[in-house]
Amino acid sequence: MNEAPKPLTTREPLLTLDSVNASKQEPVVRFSISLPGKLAKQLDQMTHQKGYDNRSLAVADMIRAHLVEHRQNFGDEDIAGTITLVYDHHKQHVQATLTDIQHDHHEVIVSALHVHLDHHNCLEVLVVRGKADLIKKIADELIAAKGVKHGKLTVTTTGKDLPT
Ligand code: NI
Repeated sequence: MNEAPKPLTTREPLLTLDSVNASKQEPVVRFSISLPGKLAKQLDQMTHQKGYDNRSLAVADMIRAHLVEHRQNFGDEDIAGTITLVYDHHKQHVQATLTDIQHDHHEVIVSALHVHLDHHNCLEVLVVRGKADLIKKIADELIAAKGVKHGKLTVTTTGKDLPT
């Protein structure tokens, strides 16, 4: 296509602001990456299959997803998420145990949804928001409670400091 890429030197900035877009609200940064041909082809296939208008939008979403995943590893990072639990409410103490844990952390659990799936099984979805460490601890405690058949913490972002 174009001329061969110049080797990076310390003087050369890795990322350059696009002067055309710099005047708009969010400056756009352009940089080139090198990928094996087959990988690039599959990226383009996925971009198309998922309905993205272009490769940049698909890659930006992938970066955001990884940032969200990465940040949850920092214990004092504010995160949001859901804890999903399935349990048999006939099992002794399970409901009381889960309720006790939730009341202990009422400042972090901002909402709870309970669905009676059938005669035995309950599905509970808790919306949580707070420090990553604490949320993981609460999720572990709930999921490990005796009588819980399945549980899962899904972490997302509070939306702050994550540009679109
Ligand atoms: Ni129920």
